[in-house]
Amino acid sequence: MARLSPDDSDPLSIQPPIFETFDERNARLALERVAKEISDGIDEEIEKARVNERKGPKPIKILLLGQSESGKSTTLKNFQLMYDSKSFRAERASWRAVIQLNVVQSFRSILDAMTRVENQENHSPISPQNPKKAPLLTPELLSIKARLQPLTQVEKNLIRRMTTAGGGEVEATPRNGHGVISDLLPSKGALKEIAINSTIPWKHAFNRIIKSETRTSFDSADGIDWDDPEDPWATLNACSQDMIKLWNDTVIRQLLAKQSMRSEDLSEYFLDSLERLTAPRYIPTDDDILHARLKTLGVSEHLFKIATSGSVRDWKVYDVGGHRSQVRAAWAPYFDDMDAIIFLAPISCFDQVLEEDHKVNRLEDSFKLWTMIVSNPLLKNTNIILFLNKIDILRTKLASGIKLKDYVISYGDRPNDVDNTTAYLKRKFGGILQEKSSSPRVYYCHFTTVTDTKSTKYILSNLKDMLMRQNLIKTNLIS
Ligand SMILES: Nc1nc2c(ncn2[C@@H]2O[C@H](COP(=O)(O)OP(=O)(O)OP(=O)(O)O)[C@@H](O)[C@H]2O)c(=O)[nH]1
Ligand SMILES: [Mg+2]
Repeated sequence: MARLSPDDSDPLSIQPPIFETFDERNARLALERVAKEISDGIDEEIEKARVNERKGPKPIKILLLGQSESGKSTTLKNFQLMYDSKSFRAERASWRAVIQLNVVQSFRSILDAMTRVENQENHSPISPQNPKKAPLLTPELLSIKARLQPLTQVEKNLIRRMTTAGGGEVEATPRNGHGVISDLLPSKGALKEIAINSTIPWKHAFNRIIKSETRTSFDSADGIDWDDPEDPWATLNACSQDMIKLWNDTVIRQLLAKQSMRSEDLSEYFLDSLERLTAPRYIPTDDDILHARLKTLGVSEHLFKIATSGSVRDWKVYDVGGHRSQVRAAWAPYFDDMDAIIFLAPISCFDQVLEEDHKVNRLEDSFKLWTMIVSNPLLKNTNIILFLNKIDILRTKLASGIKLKDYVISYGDRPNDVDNTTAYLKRKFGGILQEKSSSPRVYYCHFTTVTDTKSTKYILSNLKDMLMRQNLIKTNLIS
């Protein structure tokens, strides 16, 4: 019979007797094996608990969804500004090249629009009933156009530099514009849009075109090589006055409106700030970075450490590429285990079509995506928060006389103002949620302009409090 040693402090330790039979020996060994398994199991549990304690509680996870150019990456930038401003500002130097490209590409669109008018005028037949009219573009506008030709080279150089520096992570993808339904679609030719593969932190890709090795602080222009002969600032600066004149010319504005070129296609925010953007030592501001356009490819994960009531929690925010070629099957693996989805629907684009399919209205596409998300059974326990975004653009659009009822027939004769149109669209999205939701849900809906940090900060911080509270209830820390 096995005996426990009275001296041994380990109760599971078994001392062999001096004499034992074969059966006794087997029984003792079996008992020792069981005792060891139990002891190992306990050690493993203790180690697991230790690791978990070190890791802290599970991170809170948020997924940003919506069609391309709905404002997902801009919402992520707001998260960065609020909870990781150091890394947001560390990217300042890299955003400079993106903004320069946004500017020259807007001018490419304007110059293309002028060329189309010239071609039309040169080719329209002249007859006694249709006499030759004075050309729309004055000699002065034409000579400005000629002087702005170097911008084409700047565009090419910037794309080449970014794609080379990005080492395969940065791509130049074709851009077709959003056009306008049943209207003359601007033929933008080979306009390319820079896209970043989100599996890497993008600033690392661009670090190779900035002086990262000489960077000393993260909240300044350090990293911008002011003596870099390849930096296009000199050409931009030389073209500055012509660019300003062209953008502010009434004939050009009419021409752009006639060709249905919208502020979204033209980075209007940057065109209104040309004097500042083309200055010799231009450094992007926070607002500039929020307005810069860089298309996302794939899915990227961003970690934030957020402090609330004395403790620090990990938050993971996932940003996805919304372009149809990227999505939407790629989103599904991320549905599992999300605490919340922020769904962005840019309601200003009710008069636009998808860049990737000119037969599909962008608002209609948002309704479809929203239906797909709220009805997905994998998401039945996930909070879904709707951002009806780009309210600033909606306001300008409605004020310019563009009517919602021309694109959303059911809107009927309701007043074409911001209050009524937003309330109507909020009801439409809410109706879909009520009808199609995979589980009973609270309808969280916000009118947003995510390029406005102040209002977005308020919304995101309320959202953070709500999720934190829910998470505590879930983990039974409070009831
Ligand atoms: N005026 C205005 N511009 C906005 C707003 N939200 C986003 N934008 C701009 O719209 C452009 C596209 O925004 P992104 O955040 O890159 O869009 P996205 O959803 O990440 O697009 P993909 O990466 O292609 O899926 C950027 O230039 C933004 O600055 C808004 O509320 N108002
Ligand atoms: Mg994006």
